[in-house]
Amino acid sequence: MRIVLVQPNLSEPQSYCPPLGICYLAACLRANGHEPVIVDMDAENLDVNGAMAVLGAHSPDVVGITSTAANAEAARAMGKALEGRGCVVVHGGPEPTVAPTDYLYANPGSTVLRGESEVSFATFVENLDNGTEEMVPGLSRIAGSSVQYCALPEPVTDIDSIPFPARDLCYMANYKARLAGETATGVVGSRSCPHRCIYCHDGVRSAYRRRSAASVVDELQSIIRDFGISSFFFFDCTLTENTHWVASFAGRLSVEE
Ligand code: B12
Ligand code: SF4
Repeated sequence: MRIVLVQPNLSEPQSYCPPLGICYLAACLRANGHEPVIVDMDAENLDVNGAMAVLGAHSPDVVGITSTAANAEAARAMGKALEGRGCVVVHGGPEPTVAPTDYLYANPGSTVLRGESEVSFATFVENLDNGTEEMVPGLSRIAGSSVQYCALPEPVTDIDSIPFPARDLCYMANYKARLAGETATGVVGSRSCPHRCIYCHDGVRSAYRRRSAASVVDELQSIIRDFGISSFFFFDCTLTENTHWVASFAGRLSVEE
């Protein structure tokens, strides 16, 4: 299957760090033998026409589009542009997770996969490959005059088992994050949040899970080795809340230095 994952452009370009959500999906697809491509419209400064030209060169069977509230309109515009092009369009990410029908009504032929989708997206692609249209966890789609919903996927409990995000599929030189003048990049050491603030996406999305300190340090080392970047932002909701984890991470860092 030819799979392209797209980060739509933002009204104000950011090109801050690679889109880690789709980098994680790409890493899992790769582990299953696929060769996905990432198109970051924000970082590559592409409008819909520009992105369609890039996508055309890959003739994708499946296009996965990530979005937050900030680029929801642009995601739906990409979905519209892809209508009738012979590919399956899948919306996912924080905003489609909470507002799937906004996407399904705008792009009626598309599918929404809600929640953390490393496993469900890989299964969805596998089903397509096998010619079946089975529901997978988190899937929403229009069927006749109604919307079908499948319950959210069970979160992966051992998140150390998820491969490191496929940053190598992004043009790393395009990203502008800096720390004290040094090129920096983002890393995620945990999923969700132990608190449950009802207004917050992270408070309601899934169980709180942490990676081991060893896995996080391994990822930092791989980024230093592969991209020469040695300054990091942690994108966790509550990185320092668990003091035991922080002590174990600091200990591991000092051993590896
Ligand atoms: C880091 C971060 C940023 C960074 C972006 C870094 C970058 N990559 O360029 C900065 C500071 C720039 C930023 C900006 C903004 N952010 Co922000 N950010 C985050 C944060 C803390 C981490 C994102 C991340 O990497 N998560 C880890 C990955 C693995 O999770 P994920 O992206 O959700 O991806 C998983 C699923 O969503 C799904 N998935 C994702 N994409 C796709 C695509 C397909 C096809 C499928 C099937 C599935 C799928 O599978 C992925 C793997 O499990 C999250 C909160 C959080 N903890 O997630 C908020 C969060 C994403 N941000 C949020 C917001 C609101 C914004 C802004 C709009 C703020 C503003 N007012 O300007 C902007 C918009 C930026 C944008 N690109 O759209 C909200 C989004 C809520 C919503 N309903 O859309 C969040 C959830 C925070 C919150 N709790 O409210 N952000
Ligand atoms: S990330 Fe912040 S606002 Fe969201 S649930 Fe956690 S503590 Fe509450």
